[in-house]
Amino acid sequence: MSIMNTIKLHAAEYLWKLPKATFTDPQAADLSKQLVENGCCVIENFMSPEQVDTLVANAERAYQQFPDRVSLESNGADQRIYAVDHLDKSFLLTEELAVADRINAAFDRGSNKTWFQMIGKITYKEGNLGSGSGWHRDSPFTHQFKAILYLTDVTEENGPFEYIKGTHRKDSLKETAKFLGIETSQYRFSPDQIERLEASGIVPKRTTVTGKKGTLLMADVRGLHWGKPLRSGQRMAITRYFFPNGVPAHFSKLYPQAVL
Ligand SMILES: O=C(O)CCC(=O)C(=O)O
Repeated sequence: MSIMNTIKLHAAEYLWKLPKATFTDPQAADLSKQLVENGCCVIENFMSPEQVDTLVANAERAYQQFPDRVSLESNGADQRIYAVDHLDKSFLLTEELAVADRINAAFDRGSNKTWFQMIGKITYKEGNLGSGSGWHRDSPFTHQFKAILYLTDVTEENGPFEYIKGTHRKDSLKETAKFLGIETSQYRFSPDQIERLEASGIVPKRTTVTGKKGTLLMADVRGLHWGKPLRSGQRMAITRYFFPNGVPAHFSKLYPQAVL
């Protein structure tokens, strides 16, 4: 591991180990514990089907209204509108996602809570890479928090989020890099690399988050994850991106609308 990567990893670990906020509310306390321990947690039936249907209708309207804001990803299968809440206030979801905000405040020690919403509609086509275009870590160094709300029922077929528990931890990150013979700064992984990691027991088997529309999942996306490539159908979801220190430059360069 290069000296620079060692320093970055240790700095992230120092921040991560600072005391976190605690919750008196048992649900938030449990979610926060799962997030720290496993890197991922799920709330089923988080939003009612009626509320989800309204969001889907609003999303379809946004795709019609703002075609120039649609980013095509995953070989053209994924239509994303980053910072859709900057275009249409019905996507702010301030009250609806308050629990994610509170958990993020503990996760990031209450630091600057910049966030925005991304609406993603990914449809099966041959060669789709899934949502997020393959296995990755959002950040190889800093811990990073994201909340994903499914707006369609999600099965094994239509691109569930998959996460490898524990891989958000420093020791796992180092072991993974050592096993694969790569730098800790590498943040994209091939399916074959992930399969080798799982087969060797260096990491546990992936967790597949299937669920009804209205399911909310929250993850430390420093851990290994992807949206599984679709075998059929379509998946729509809203993702809240949280940025502890403002929207990073590489992101705002690609998506200037993400900065208000
Ligand atoms: O939507 C998902 O299931 C994961 C997306 C993802 O990992 C990303 O966009 O970075």
